[in-house]
Amino acid sequence: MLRLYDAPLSGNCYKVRLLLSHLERPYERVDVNLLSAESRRESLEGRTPIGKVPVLELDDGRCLAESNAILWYLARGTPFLPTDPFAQAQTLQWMFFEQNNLEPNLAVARQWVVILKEAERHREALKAKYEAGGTALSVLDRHLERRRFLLGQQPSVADVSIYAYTHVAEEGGFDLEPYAAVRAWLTRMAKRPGHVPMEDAEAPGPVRQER
Ligand SMILES: N[C@@H](CCC(=O)N[C@@H](CS)C(=O)NCC(=O)O)C(=O)O
Repeated sequence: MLRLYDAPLSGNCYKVRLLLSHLERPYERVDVNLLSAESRRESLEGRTPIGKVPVLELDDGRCLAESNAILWYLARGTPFLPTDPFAQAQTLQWMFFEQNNLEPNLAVARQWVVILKEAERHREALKAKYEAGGTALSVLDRHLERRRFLLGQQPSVADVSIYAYTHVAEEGGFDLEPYAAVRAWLTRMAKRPGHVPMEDAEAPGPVRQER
């Protein structure tokens, strides 16, 4: 069975849980304690050169890191990855946009504000995150104004990838009110069959362990 080295509050891990749920793939879930460097090292030792979650371990023991690489691997041969080469490249275009423009702003702001509770300490840096993240959200909003999903009528792994941190952006202090198309898309995504919320620890399928 697939095994996911996971952290419940991580959007990068949630992307993988969300896609696994859409694909109805059973998996074992191993919670990695991100607040302890030693426990994280022990859990991930030999499984990833990068030292971060998520990590997906396959049945044969091979391991894959980087959330979007994992999404790509899992989505091959499913409706979440188009077969047309140009549409595949557009999927990658949005997944790179997610890692370059959204995640470093939305995820980091949320980490400072909600997880580490250090908003005051990062006050100046947060302003820069809100500005750069706001620019990225505007790009996304303009794109979604005339589309149901990022590539058109059906959601792809790019939607799953971008949904993860965008739907919790307000936890980090972003205001999604100005981005009507983004908000409508978030609602559409959450209504898809197979959708699971980020903190649904009891979602059907996975077997859970702590490490
Ligand atoms: N680009 C990576 C980022 C992975 C990442 O930053 N993981 C975080 C949790 S969201 C982590 O393991 N942090 C522990 C650390 O940085 O020490 C991905 O998309 O998977």
